[in-house]
Amino acid sequence: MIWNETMESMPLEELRKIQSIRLRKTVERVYKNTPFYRRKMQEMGIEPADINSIEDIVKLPFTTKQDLRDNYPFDLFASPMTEIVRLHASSGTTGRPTVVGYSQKDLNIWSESVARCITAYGGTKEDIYQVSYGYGLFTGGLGLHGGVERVGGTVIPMSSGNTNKQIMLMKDFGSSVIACTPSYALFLGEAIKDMKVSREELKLRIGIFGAEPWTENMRKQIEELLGIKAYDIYGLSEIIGPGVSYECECQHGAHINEDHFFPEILDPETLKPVAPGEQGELAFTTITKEGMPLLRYRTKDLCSLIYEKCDCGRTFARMTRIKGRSDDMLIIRGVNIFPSQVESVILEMEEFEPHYLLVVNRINNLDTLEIQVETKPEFFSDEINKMIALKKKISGKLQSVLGIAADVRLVEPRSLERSMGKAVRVIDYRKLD
Ligand code: DLL
Repeated sequence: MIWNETMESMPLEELRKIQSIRLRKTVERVYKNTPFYRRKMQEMGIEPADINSIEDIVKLPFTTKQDLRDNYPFDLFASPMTEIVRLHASSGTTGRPTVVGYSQKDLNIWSESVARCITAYGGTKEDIYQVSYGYGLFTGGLGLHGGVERVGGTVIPMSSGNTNKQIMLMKDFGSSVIACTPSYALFLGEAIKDMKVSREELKLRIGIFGAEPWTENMRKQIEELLGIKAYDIYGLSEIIGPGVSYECECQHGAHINEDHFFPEILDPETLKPVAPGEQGELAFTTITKEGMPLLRYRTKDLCSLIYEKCDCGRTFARMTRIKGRSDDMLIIRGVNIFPSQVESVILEMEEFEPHYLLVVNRINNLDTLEIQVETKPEFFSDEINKMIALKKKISGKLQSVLGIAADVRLVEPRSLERSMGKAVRVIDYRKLD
């Protein structure tokens, strides 16, 4: 099923024409209303008239998270405050939050974007949707909420946390769709087991998971644990929130709502576009937003784009799973490490739970990497020899994937702190220096 067949399966030639018109309008808008962009464009010696087609996008300036912080709170808005009907913000680990403002039209675009996602997952107006992303400044809760209402389904605005209540209502209200982070889905699955709620008592059939990187293996684990079909949803608050892209039934990459958010993949070093299909940093230009349009926003997310037509009939380009962020990449003893590499090793081994923590430190000028991994109860043993053998097994696999030796610590089942929102996978003490 397709929510907006005309747009989602539009012939590419037509789509490019629409994108060109919309880009030009957006550039005119920010040049006129946003001093930040006017200044940047003037510095580069370009004017709105230089932007005639979507290919001209490469002439435009980039935008970074730092630019949002520097213009805190409202200086990147291209609409007067009287037109802004909603604010969201991401907390950020350091310093000022990044703030985004939406006009009513932006909210409509957002809810349609999420409605397209939900429909692609097979969700309908008959379904009951438990939205367990956080409500509030975070875009997850209200973003999914708007999409469900647009589809005409029944929304339960649960927000995150309070796991027992989540499960009680899931059972009593007959939730058929759950939307939360993939790590919380695993947590919920465990808790459902603990509460001795049987699968037959639940009506769950679809999961809408995103807001953090996850893997194919994790998908399998969640699907088995919850007895559902799990779909990826991607987005970021700066661009709109969840609903920038979504998987279809083919589950081969996530279709980008390209009539609103134009994607590019850049070489993170040179900032030049890479060849089609190559991996690099994802950047988006919003081409319909009014409140806070952004030009070539550098997401820091690493992935590649698939331009071939999909079997589902949609023509929108697909992005592959996020391999990591160019800024959460760890450099340990000169080696580039992604937490997702550790995850892939753990999920391939039956002895471990998909919960882990990387602790990075610097001792006597030498980087250290400790990887804490949770052992499944049936493999956790008092016999020291067994545990040593298990540790050796996983250490060897990790070393061959990461390229460096890590100090592995096998920890007891359920001992790593669970997150109600985005999982914390890395503690890097070196940053505190
Ligand atoms: O996480 C929006 C969202 C809410 C997406 C609910 C999906 C579901 P931010 O807090 O601004 O927005 O964080 C955006 O999270 O740049 C990615 O690094 C990461 N991210 C989001 N979705 C995915 C995903 C929301 N499906 C940042 N896979 C992005 C991998 C994801 N990473």
